Amino acid sequence: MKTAVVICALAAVASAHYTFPSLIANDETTAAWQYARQWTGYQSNGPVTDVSKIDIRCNVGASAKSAPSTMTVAAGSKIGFASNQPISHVGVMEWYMAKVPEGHTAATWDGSGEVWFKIDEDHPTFAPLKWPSLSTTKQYTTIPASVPAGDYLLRVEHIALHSAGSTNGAQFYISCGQLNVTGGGAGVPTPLVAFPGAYKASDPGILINIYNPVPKSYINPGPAVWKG
Ligand SMILES: *[C@@H]1O[C@H](CO)[C@@H](O)[C@H](O)[C@H]1NC(C)=O
Ligand SMILES: [Cu+2]
Repeated sequence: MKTAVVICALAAVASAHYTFPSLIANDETTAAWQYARQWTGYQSNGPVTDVSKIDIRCNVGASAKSAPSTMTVAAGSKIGFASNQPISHVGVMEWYMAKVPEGHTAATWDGSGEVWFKIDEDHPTFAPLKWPSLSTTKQYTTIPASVPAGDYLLRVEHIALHSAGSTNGAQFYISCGQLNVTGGGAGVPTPLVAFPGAYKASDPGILINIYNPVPKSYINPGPAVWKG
């Protein structure tokens, strides 16, 4: 553990880490941990590094936890997360949703099973290698217009890649928000993946040395983005 922390601190622009406590919906940045599930240890800000454990779903302890509130948002609307401080590591942002099954609500469901579809991901640019989310404090995506109305979990992740050259070196900064999506359509989101299950430690976008040689391409981990 100590070794990982030292490597992380050396490679970091800032020494502290970022969390995603605040949903941005209806153009408002909401209170920290009001709509996002506050995970165990959020104050220490340590990343998830083992993609085979349940912590990869919604962060440590958060699959079994509820946020105080569920946000009502229209399908097709802009939504986001505000990080508690600027994103201080290079890496990619990815966004997933999962529809809450009958008999559960966004507050009570644990997000288990092959239920998650990717709605968005960003990509670096090359020569020089640049990562669009670096130093940002607000990150946005759009709820697909054709998702069926209902309760959802929204999963955001930033995958920090500065120490990803060794196995379990990539760092996953994750939050799950609770949504009630209104409007919507009859879309059938696909492909569906499970967390854990969607990623392998050896995926080329997870086990990657971004320094030597500097990559000329990057393959985001996880499924293709559902095009709605
Ligand atoms: C979702 O929002 C709609 C519109 O405000 C409301 O009628 C419905 O009861 C909400 N559903 C849940 C599960 O909260
Ligand atoms: Cu760090």
